[in-house]
Amino acid sequence: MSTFQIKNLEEYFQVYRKSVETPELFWAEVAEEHFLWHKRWDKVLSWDFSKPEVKWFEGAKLNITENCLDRHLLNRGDKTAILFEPNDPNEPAQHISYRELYERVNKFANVLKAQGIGKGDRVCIYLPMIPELAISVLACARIGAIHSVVFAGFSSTALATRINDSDCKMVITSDGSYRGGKVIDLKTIVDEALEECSTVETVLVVRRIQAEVPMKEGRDKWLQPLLDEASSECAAEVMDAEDPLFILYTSGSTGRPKGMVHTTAGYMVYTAYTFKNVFQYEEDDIYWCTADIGWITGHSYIVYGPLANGATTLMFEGVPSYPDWGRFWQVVEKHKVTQFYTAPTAIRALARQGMEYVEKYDLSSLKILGTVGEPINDEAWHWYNNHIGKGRCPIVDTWWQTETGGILISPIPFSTPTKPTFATLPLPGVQPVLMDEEGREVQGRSVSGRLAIKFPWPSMARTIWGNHERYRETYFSAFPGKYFTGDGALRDAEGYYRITGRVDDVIIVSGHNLGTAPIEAAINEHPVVAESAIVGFPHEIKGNALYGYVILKPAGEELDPNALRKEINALIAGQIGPIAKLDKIQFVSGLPKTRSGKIMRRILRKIANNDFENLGDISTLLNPEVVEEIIKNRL
Ligand code: 7RM
Repeated sequence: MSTFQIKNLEEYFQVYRKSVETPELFWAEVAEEHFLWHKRWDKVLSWDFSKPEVKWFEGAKLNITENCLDRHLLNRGDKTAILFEPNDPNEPAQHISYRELYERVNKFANVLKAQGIGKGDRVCIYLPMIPELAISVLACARIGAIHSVVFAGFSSTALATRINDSDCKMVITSDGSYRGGKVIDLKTIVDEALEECSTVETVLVVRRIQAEVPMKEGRDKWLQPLLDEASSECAAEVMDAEDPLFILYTSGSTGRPKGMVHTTAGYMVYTAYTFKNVFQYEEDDIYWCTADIGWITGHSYIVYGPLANGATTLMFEGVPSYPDWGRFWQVVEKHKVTQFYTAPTAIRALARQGMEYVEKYDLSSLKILGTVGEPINDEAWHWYNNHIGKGRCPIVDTWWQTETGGILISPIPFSTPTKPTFATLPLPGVQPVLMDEEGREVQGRSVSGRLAIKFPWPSMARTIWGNHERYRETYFSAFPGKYFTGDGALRDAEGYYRITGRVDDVIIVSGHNLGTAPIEAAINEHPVVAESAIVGFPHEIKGNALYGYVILKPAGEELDPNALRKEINALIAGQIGPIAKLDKIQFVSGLPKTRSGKIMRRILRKIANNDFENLGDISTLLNPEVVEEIIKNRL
């Protein structure tokens, strides 16, 4: 039996037991056998969830890119590392071998150094899904710079907030991007953002769309000429196990986005181990995760996890609907994809398009299907299973978070029997618990509660950049001594977990986590808006859509409501991004509030969900009369 790969259910239970009874021994064995270390660790784990402080593989020295690149050169130099499929199906795909990727990462790393970037500096990467995105991520890791990738669909305001929060010294962007039939002018967005940022010294610009873009003298530089001058050998910076590898922002229920900090050794070991097991990757497989590298799924399961395993990872620049809704299946056929990993929101959208788009293509190469990002509903699960997997591909419903770094709850395909809408069992090393409202652990089977994790796992985020107290408060204060996920879950009679959704004010729209607070802040900037509250309601494709309740100032009551709705959505698109636009906007005279002035979102949520027969006790509200009005005028 190999420590690294679980092959059947019996092995899973055996390995799981070992990982709980002797976690340090278990993770030391995984780490020992499968990675390249400059120096072995002195201590596998030290932890204290009350501080909170977690350290894995303390004392070890390594560079993650040597594990993702250098060590594959001998046996896999000519194997495709990154298979790039462009937005336009007529543009040829690129097969970037491990050797070529190694050289391109090294050149890029030398460019970063020549531009004054060193260990510990923060580099913001704002790029579309082109090879340079993965290459720049790895180039940062090569020299020990901390990357902060910002999804290229975010607005200039959102970008500026993230650049400033971690004082980035450099931004890497492109002259533009292709997304479906659209061309997006990324460089202008960066220029706008940088008007608010004083720490950025250099902007490296990748050519993608051959657009004329303004280049600011002394600050902006085309990447290619710099690469042409650079050497293709760059010694890897030797990093400590707990040195930060990257920051990735995730929105919370209140306040500014949180810069989750992930460190080097634990993250590497855990993402590599879970990639191998959850996708049962074999040497000639072609693995495709449709996420953007701007999200944690892309970091862990397009870049680091696959490359640490010497896998071929497909990177897709486009969208599922361009040139038509057959695009995903056409790519599966073209590249003989074996593992396909996407989000429920995409599955629901694809299922609506009719079978002709699916039936046109040969999907027989597929072995395993994956889903991530939100609870998958029964209907979508069965459609995916029947029509894409043809009933023969296990579906791995993978539950995890930006904060967890890697997948925590998921079936092991061909070992764990799957069950529709259930993420099933914890992966080795993961100890989930369900908690009740009083903070007690809910024991036994066929129970539900709030999902917490009671023991550290190697890839957990270590802090929030610049705000350790917020990290403690957000994740370790609800249930002292445990990590609180913010999700609700149930455990069935077999011990399988089903994640039911967020229990806080984060709403997941099309798989994107949106905090209500920043959206409300954007709406409130409108000159005639007095106050607002956002809730989610179920949406056939997006999973959830946003419903806004808005109180207008007197001046607003004279204006055309539809024109106002457009202006409000334009504000949101500008400050957060189009993804956060509201589907419904109801103008109200007041919002239901507690006596301490807190908006009772619970009531608004019920009304938006058409579930207002039983609102519970509203007599303690400051203004119960407003509830009736809101119900009467609901959209
Ligand atoms: C990987 C990712 C995290 C939140 C998480 C959940 C929800 C993710 C599933 C899921 C049910 C799943 N990171 N979530 N996966 N809910 N089943 N398989 O999505 O930070 O962007 O989001 O997403 O609510 O807390 S994330």
